[in-house]
Amino acid sequence: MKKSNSDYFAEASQAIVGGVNSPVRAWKSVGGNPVFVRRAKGSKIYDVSGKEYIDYVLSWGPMILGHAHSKVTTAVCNKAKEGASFGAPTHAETQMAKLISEAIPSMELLRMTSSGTEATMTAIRLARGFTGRDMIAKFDGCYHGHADSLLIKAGSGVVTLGIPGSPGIPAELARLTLSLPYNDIDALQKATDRYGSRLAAIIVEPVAGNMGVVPPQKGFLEKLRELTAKNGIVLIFDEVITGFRFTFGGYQNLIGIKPDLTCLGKIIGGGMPVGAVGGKREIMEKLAPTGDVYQAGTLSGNPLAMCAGLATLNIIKTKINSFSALDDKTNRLCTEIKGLFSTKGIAVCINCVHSMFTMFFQQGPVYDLNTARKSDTVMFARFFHGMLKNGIWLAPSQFEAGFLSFAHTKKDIDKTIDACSKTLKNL
Ligand code: KE4
Repeated sequence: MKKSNSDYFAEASQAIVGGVNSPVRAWKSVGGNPVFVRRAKGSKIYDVSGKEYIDYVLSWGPMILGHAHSKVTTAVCNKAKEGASFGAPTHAETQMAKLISEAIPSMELLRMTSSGTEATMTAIRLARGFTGRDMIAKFDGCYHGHADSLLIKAGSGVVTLGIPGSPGIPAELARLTLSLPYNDIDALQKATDRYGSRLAAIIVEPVAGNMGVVPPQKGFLEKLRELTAKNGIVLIFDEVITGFRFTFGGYQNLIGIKPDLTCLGKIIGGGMPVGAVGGKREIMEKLAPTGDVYQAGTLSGNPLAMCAGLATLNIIKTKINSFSALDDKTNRLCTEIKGLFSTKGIAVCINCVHSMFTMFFQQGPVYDLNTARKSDTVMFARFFHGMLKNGIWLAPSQFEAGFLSFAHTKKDIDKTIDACSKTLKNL
């Protein structure tokens, strides 16, 4: 007899914590059992029963080319025949580092990792080693992976699951992390006035995606760059989501702000496990083996991941002039959905930045974690399930970002708008 989704989940829950290998996949905040996926292609994803959905999660951002892009799949399959991992340098890693530096000039020297968490964890340790200082600062609702020092007032699954701050992090360590309200220039000024000489780094998502999408307000990132430079604080842009999402490069390319270090992940791996940290040569050279700040990884720069990443970035490089069409598709989707909600008289605030968006179930505006938290998560959950029933797969949390890919067609957008109209009828 064919196994149902519930069968898959029950079986998984016996062997894996909560049946999932990452908490946001458990659908805790929207209720119900997570749907198990069999395969995906382009903008579509298929569950174990074969049902098709238009995918706006895209593996939480990486699949900007769409799922199973033929050139990426072929490259990985061919590479796999030559061996999966050697634990020795390969030329593909050099090609990857050079391509990323070409796209993001502030990343003069790089280190590849196997996840975004490792990239940000390395950046923090590097900043502490380079400056000799212990304190760091981040922003409420930003999520930089699950390294101890960064799980303070974090976004993504931490805010989704309402975890006050993860147990297991020593108070002595948590005390070294300041968390400030995002977009609050006064709070930033006060913090650097008071702690400027003790802060090793300030890390920021230049466009926040982990409290839902929250763009930087005018002057926020400029002030951050000014105050970190003035106080000798290492400015880290966490571009794990935004890297190669808006252009062949980082968000930093679009706004002309050069951080000292940048963290990447997601898209640069083309769906394979990858992260990267890179920046000013004088800082990066502090990393072992040229320096004494230690960091390592068995599968860092893994040949298959490099192959998937290189194939993906080289395709993105040919699409520089297609990003405006991708943004237009996203804008149209958000505008039409906003119109449907207005007609229905349901409050929704949609933050849309290029090809990432979040529908906050509230009047808005949403410009930081406190305002994001005013959203009606019960209504969000009902909308989520209604859209799922109508063949649209959204992020299973009010505090996450939705994404479009180059594979999403006009027809997909039309179908999504139609699904939204049907869903609102029953909301
Ligand atoms: P990973 O360790 O999950 O590869 O990257 C951590 C990370 C770092 N920085 C930013 C801005 C991120 O968004 C992330 C990871 N994002 C979450 C979802 N918003 C990944 C999904 C998950 O946790 O399962």
